[in-house]
Order: sequence, then C-alpha cells, then structure tokens
Amino acid sequence: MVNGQNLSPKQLAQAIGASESSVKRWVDDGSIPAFKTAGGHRKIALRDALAFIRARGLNVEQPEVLGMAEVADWARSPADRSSEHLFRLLEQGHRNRARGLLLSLYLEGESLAALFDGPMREALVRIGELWQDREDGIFVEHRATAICLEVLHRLNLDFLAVPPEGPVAVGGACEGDQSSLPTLMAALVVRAEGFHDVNLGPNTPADALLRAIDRYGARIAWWSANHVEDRERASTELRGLVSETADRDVTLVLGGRVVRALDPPEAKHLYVADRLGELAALARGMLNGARG
Ligand code: B12
Repeated sequence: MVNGQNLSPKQLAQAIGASESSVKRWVDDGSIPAFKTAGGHRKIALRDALAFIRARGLNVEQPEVLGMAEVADWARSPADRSSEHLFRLLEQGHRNRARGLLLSLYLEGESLAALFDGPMREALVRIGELWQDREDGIFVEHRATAICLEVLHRLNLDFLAVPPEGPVAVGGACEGDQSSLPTLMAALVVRAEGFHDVNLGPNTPADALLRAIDRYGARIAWWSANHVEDRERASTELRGLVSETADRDVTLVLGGRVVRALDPPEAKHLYVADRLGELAALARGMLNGARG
C-alpha cells in the first residue's frame, strides 16, 4: 500500500509486475520523475507513477499496491466497461465497482475528456431519465452523482498535479446552476493539458468569474450553463461577460446543456463547445502555440 502517496521502486515494480532494477533504471534515466529521501532512497510520487503507467500502456497487476484496490477486478480479468454497465452500477449504488471501472479506464490511458464525454456522461443521461417514472429516481440520481464526485475528487486530489507555473484557466457554472460535475470536469481537463486551474464551482455569477479572470490573469475562462432560472437575465449576463472580456487576453469557452439557448453573441475570443474534448483541444492548442 502507498505511504503518503509516494512509492518505493520496489512497490511500483510489484504493482506493474516488473523487476525492481528496471524501475530503478527508469528512475535513473529520467523516464520516471523521482526524488531521494534524506536516507538516499528513491521515492516516486503516486501521480508520477500513474502518469508513467498511462503513457507506456502498462498493465497494472496489483492495483492494491497503488492504493487502488477497487480497480483489482477490472485489471485482472476482461470485464464489461461499457457505459451501459456503468449505468447499472451507478443505478444500483455499487460505488466501489463504479469507481473501479472508471479508474481502470483512466489507468489504461483513456483521456479525461474521453472518460467524461463518454461513459460518465452517457451513464448519467440514463440516470437522469429515471425520475420520470420511478419513485426512487431522485434518490438514485443523488447517489449516482455522489459516486461520480468521489471519482473526480480522487483524480483531483491524488492523481493530477496542479502545475505550479504555467497559464491559468478559471471557470465555474453559471448563476442558479447547481451542477458541480461539469465544471469540476472542465477544471481537470485543462489541468491535464498543463494549465493551472481555478474552479469556482456551481452557481458562480459572471461578475465573480470576471474578478477571477483579472486576479489570475487567466488565459482561459470556462463557463458551464446547465440550468438557468431566468433565460433572459442569464442571456444578458452572458453578453455582459463577453463584452467585458473582449479586450482582455482571455479565451472564453462556454458549454453546458442550455448555453446555446442563451443565444451567445459572436466574438473573436469566444468559443461555444458541446463537449469537454473541445476544451482539451483548445487548451492544448494554446500551449503548443505558446511553445512553438
Ligand atoms: C446530476 C443531475 C442533477 C444534480 C446535480 C448535482 C451536482 N452536484 O452536480 C441535481 C440533483 C442538483 C440536479 C438538479 C436539477 N436537475 Co438535474 N440532472 C442531473 C443529471 C442526472 C446529470 C447531469 C450531469 O452532471 N451530467 C454529467 C455531465 C458531464 O454531462 P453533461 O451535463 O451532459 O455535460 C456535458 C456537456 O454539456 C459538456 N459541458 C458541460 N459543461 C461544459 C462546460 C464547458 C466549458 C465545456 C467545454 C463543455 C461542457 O461536457 C459535458 C460532458 O460531455 C442530468 C441528466 C442528463 N441528461 O444530463 C439531469 C438533468 C440535467 N436535470 C434536469 C432537471 C430538470 C433538474 C432540475 C430542474 C430538477 C428540479 N425540478 O429541481 C434541477 C435544477 C437544479 C439547478 N438549479 O441547477 C433535467 C433537465 C431537463 C431539461 N429540460 O433540460 C435532466 C436532463 C434530467 C432529465 N432527463 O430530465 N440535477
């Protein structure tokens, strides 16, 4: 089991079924970032070990060693990883198995955007249909959301390092919108591309987003609109946000199920997206442009 989120070469070797000397060699040639303890022992941060596993497409034989016991069933045998299966696990409240399925897809190298736009979104669409004809639909929806949040928090806190430097992306869900999943997903997606993310969460007024853009000198601001109380008011707020940001060095990325209904204006610095994959591509493009 991991100690303080750091692994010894021996532990990583055990997890991936490799020899300890191979792992030490990868550390020494720089393939795996590592540091040395006061006693001179090599240590590997869990998130660096996971990045290495994902990048090389390595098989994880003992996920328990990485503190991911819930992945074990999926890692050891070919199992059903479809959105349909995830839906059933979420619907029945099997939190460990649902977490295991999603985290095993992540370990196998699936991009975050693909994970979120694909199985997670698809399973939640099905969950969202339940309340119409089932008495327990709302309870099931809340429980499924909580399980998905657990996965996102795990990715957030344990698996994805926030780059200490680099461009900043800020964002949130619009005022009146209680959704916490899409805006947290957007934060993780831009972070995975190398941005320092600041997620303001659900129910964020445009004015607060504007302040965050200025405070951080943000290059990207994402805004997710999934529910609005008053469409006209939200549309006016959105127009204000677009015009206020026109002369700042920021790209506004709008998404969410009701965003197009708010009739966003045309603007050079504005991008309206249907999927998080588009946000990932835009963030990647901006960083490549900055490097090139
Ligand atoms: C979970 C959920 C809730 C939870 C949210 C909890 C939380 N902490 O997040 C709670 C219980 C609060 C909730 C409440 C309500 N909900 Co609700 N909810 C859902 C559910 C099941 C999943 C939403 C979700 O998070 N999906 C996961 C994300 C990842 O997928 P997504 O939202 O589709 O977003 C994708 C894209 O839009 C895009 N995207 C989204 N944002 C952004 C931002 C950027 C920048 C980019 C690039 C892309 C992007 O990428 C995402 C991934 O592909 C949906 C079902 C569904 N079909 O979506 C219903 C659903 C959205 N809810 C619905 C309703 C009606 C409501 C309520 C009005 C119910 C009520 N009467 O109170 C309230 C509104 C609350 C409010 N003020 O916000 C309806 C909306 C119907 C409609 N006509 O639009 C739905 C569709 C259920 C249904 N089938 O009827 N809900």
